[in-house]
Amino acid sequence: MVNVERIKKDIETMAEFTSTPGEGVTRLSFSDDDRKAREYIKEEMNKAGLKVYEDAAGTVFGRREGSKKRGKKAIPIMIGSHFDSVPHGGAFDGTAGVVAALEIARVLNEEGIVTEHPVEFVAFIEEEGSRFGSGLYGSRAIKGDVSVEQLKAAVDDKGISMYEAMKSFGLDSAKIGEAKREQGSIAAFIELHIEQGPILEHEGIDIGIVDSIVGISEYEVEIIGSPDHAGTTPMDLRHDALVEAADLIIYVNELAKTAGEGTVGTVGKIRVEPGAANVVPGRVTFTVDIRSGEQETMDEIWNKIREGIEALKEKGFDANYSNRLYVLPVKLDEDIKKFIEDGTQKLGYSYKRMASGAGHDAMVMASIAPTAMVFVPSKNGKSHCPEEWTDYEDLAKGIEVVFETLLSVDKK
Ligand code: HGY
Ligand code: MN
Ligand code: MN
Repeated sequence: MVNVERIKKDIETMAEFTSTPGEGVTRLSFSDDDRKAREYIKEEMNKAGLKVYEDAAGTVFGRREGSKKRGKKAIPIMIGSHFDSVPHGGAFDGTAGVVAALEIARVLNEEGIVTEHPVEFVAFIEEEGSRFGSGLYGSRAIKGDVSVEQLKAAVDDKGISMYEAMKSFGLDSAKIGEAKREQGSIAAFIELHIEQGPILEHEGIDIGIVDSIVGISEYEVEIIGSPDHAGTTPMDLRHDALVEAADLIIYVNELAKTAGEGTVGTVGKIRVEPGAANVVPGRVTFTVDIRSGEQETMDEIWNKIREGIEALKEKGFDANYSNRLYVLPVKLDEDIKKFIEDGTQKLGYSYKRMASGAGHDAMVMASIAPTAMVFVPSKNGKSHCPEEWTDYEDLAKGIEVVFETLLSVDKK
């Protein structure tokens, strides 16, 4: 069955592919660390006898043929997650789901199981959006939602577009449209992921069965005031872009708190220009990330923030904003959730149904295939930081549950 030593080695090996060794995992798409990680994934897929390929977005697939070559069982069941990270992130976010895929491929071989459906084990690119802004690129490309124009408009902090970065990485970014999979061409998508919150650990529960994933709307806001001498410019004659940004940042926080029901609002990235202690900030750019289980709550909050931004123009500022990501709240597939529940009971593990406050490729895949997620506990609920941790025995339990779920979905 699932081999804890093997998954430990996978996680520890993948954690070495980081540009910030000793300070968490930083693995940005189409970087050297990406290349080392994808080579490792491909090597393990090859060892497991999978047919390895990349789609036009650079997402890595390992395909294992099934016994059925025609009819509705000839379409693949997909299992996996993403292998990029946030800056100074942890070793388990995304990678745990990719390791689950590798381990399930190995166990199918060891148990001599031939599924009826083909199975595609997948490692998505750029789910976090850490390098190019908005995320979920791998799954959105499969949905057919990523265009060449978007790739050219998505630019990293060095001014390199995703389009160029993919080309220099060896991918033909002009063909991004070829990554699209038709509706009905995937039998199911199952993603194992760490919970990234405190609930499972706090309640001593082994498995989370994800009912729904919050919607995410993400914006970039730019406020343009006037850079001035910090010593000679009287306070009433300033157009200090950072002071106005600060008011809006507090406003994001207040609106999310007032909305309640698990709604969250975050300003996680800010750039102040020219960025000198003795210059009144002339330009500030910051991100706004709003999440809610209800679309109208998400939209309401943004509309209020947008009004606040527009009001700055009456005060002599200029302001711009652009949407970077907009994904609706999604409910996951009831049938597969039931299979997960059956598998968990068969294995004798405890479980609870829960919502996901984090976004995942599953929220995009759910629009093109029956989709479900399995959570495993996060130590102290920490994630998106070097302290992120999941005990290997807990991860192994989650992988066993996904394995059982795969067999049930395959027989359905
Ligand atoms: O932002 C998220 O929720 C995910 O980690 N990309
Ligand atoms: Mn993440
Ligand atoms: Mn993730």
